[in-house]
Amino acid sequence: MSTVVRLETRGSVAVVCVDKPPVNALGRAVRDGLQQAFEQVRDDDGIRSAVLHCAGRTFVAGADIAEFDSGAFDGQLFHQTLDMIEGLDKPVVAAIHGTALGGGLELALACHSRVAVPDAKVGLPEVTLGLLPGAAGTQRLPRIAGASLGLDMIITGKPISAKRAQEAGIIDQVIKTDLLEGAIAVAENLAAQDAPVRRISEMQVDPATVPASLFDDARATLQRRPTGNPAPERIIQCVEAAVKLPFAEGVPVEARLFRECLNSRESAALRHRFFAEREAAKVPGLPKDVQLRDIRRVGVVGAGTMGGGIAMNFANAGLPVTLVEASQEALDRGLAIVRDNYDTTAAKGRLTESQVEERMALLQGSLDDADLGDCDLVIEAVFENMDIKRQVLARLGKACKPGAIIASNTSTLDVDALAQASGRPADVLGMHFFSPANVMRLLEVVRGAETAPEVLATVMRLARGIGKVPVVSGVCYGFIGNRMLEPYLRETEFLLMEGATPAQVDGAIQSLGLAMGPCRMIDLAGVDVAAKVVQENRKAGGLPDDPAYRAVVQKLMAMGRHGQKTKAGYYRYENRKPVDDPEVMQLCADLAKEHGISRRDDISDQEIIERCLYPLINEGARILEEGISYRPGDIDTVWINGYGFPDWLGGPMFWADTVGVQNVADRLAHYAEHRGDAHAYWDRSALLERMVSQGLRFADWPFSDR
Ligand code: 3H9
Repeated sequence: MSTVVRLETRGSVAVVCVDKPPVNALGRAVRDGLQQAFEQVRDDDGIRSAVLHCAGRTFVAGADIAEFDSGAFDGQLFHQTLDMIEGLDKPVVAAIHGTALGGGLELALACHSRVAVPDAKVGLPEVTLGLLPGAAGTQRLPRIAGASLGLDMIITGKPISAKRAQEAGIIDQVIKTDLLEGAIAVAENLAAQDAPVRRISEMQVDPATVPASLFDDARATLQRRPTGNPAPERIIQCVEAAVKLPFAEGVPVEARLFRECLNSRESAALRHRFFAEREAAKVPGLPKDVQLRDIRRVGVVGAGTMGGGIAMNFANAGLPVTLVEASQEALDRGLAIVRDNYDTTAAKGRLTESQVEERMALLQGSLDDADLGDCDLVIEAVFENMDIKRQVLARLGKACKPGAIIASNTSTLDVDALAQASGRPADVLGMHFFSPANVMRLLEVVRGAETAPEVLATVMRLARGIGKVPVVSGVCYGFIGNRMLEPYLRETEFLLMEGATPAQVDGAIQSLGLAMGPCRMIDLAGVDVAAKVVQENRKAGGLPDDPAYRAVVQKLMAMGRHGQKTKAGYYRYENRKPVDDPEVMQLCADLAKEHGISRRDDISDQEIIERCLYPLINEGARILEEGISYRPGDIDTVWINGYGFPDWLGGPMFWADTVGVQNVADRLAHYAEHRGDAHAYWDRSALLERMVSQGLRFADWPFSDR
């Protein structure tokens, strides 16, 4: 008898319950349990109908994703179980609460009827893992919901509400009272009718309901927005098969294309991303019973673009926010920008007017630190300057009540120094939001030397609660992301001085799949902002003794070329379109001459990729070696969610395994030899050296003696 799938009888109804926390995933034990339970339903003459439901917080959330890597997944057998369930003459009702996702929805679609609670959701999110539904979901969903909705749900992976699913025929009934009792009543009713059960596999998609250009349009959209994800193009083929072929012929098409996706490197990368994001929220060494602090009101100091965006995160989650500024004018301007952001969202139909008002009402402006006295968490988001931030932290140390958490939104500065300035370092940590703070999912949580465990744990929990992906970083210049950005930008600038154009550098990086090359990225973020970061770093003694280091950004800033906002930076902007500018090329040539850098005309895309990204990986290895980051997956999570690194490459450390750690190390040595290494730019980190000598991959982390 299965320990994770129970069968009880209620009169003539078999109640089959899947009970496999946390999300009832379809691992081996659940699949076997389902097979056994429904064999009993089939063979027991006293059973006239069945209900399938789940214990815990959700209906089945899909296949057990970990099995795809371990090789324990057996799709063939699961198909047979679904066919057996659907083939029964006794009606089977799926009772859905929480989310029926992926294989979970496919299981429900093999049942003869589906009922759900009002807040349930159903979806086929396999595409987010570089997969397509592999248990006949691509064949059954279009048959019941129509080809247009079926294709849309599978290709976007976005779940839909129970209400919408009922309108589409996916769910037969929404049950507002007790779900199990309601489902049992439906099952008894169906059995009493003594009519043949309804099998989705026996239905056909009515060709008249399929828009003539449905599949061409879908392919055209893919072409306009190319992605390395192998699934979308194959999903179109599967849904096309569902429309054109009988079920028995469509299923093998799906099975073949599913296997292609499953075996792809890109799907492995996306699966890595799934687990890495969840793992990142776990902090090693924190006591399990750590008492979290209550966060009921949040304070934000500084109502600039960053502060306003940060405040919106909390208002969106229903938490009241006190927003403090130095002058009424700055406060009014900040609140006006926040309202503007909300109005724009409302104009797109994603918020109602009353929701906008509710959120604005949660924001209380103030010019007085004393108003922060009832806040449980206060985040400073003032200008990125050590002296200014120190003063603010000192003020907050006094203004905040005992037990309140104080956070700095610094992107590069020493959080330990800021913590000392507050006079209460145990209450202090860094919360590095990414711009635009109300949109970007990444949050680097910077753990200071004296940050109290419960302070860290509270902020990690809160971050998940407001929809962020939190990653812990230790204290160092730039934390994880911006520290790794530094060698990337360094090489970008050397390449420009050697003769590459911004379009060439960006083109090479974007050809790999990154959302934006380095020149476009800085033009967007602000050349002035980037140049000031370099200046601050120089002041703090963090830069090499190399006058050519990041010389281009300094020069551009001095010329007033501050990026997109001044219509000129690394590029000139014509109607917001970046074009290479001869003035920049000349400037780079002049700098090369000034610093004795040889000009070349043979810089290849491969060289650009290696020179920009391999030192970045090397820096990532250093970050691991120093304990700044706990795991390679944390670094990948930072780069995917904060810097536009393609998720289907898995992040820089996963990608390093793909191109080979040995190869990365060899090419670093190659550039050290060919470019010279006076400033140790190409020195390989000790960790990388060790990995090479022991044949280790980042995927092998943690290494045995750690
Ligand atoms: C598929 O079904 C293919 C089929 O077509 C093939 C034929 C069968 N597997 O996200 P949370 C773990 S592909 C294994 O923090 P939430 C997760 O790692 C699958 N583990 O909670 C975490 O573990 P831990 C299609 C899974 O409440 C814990 O559960 N399905 C799976 O914020 C809690 O997760 C999907 O893509 C899984 N399928 O969100 C759905 N799901 O505690 C993927 C979760 O050790 N899952 N875990 O860190 C989700 O979207 C969310 O987890 C869900 C809950 C919405 C369910």
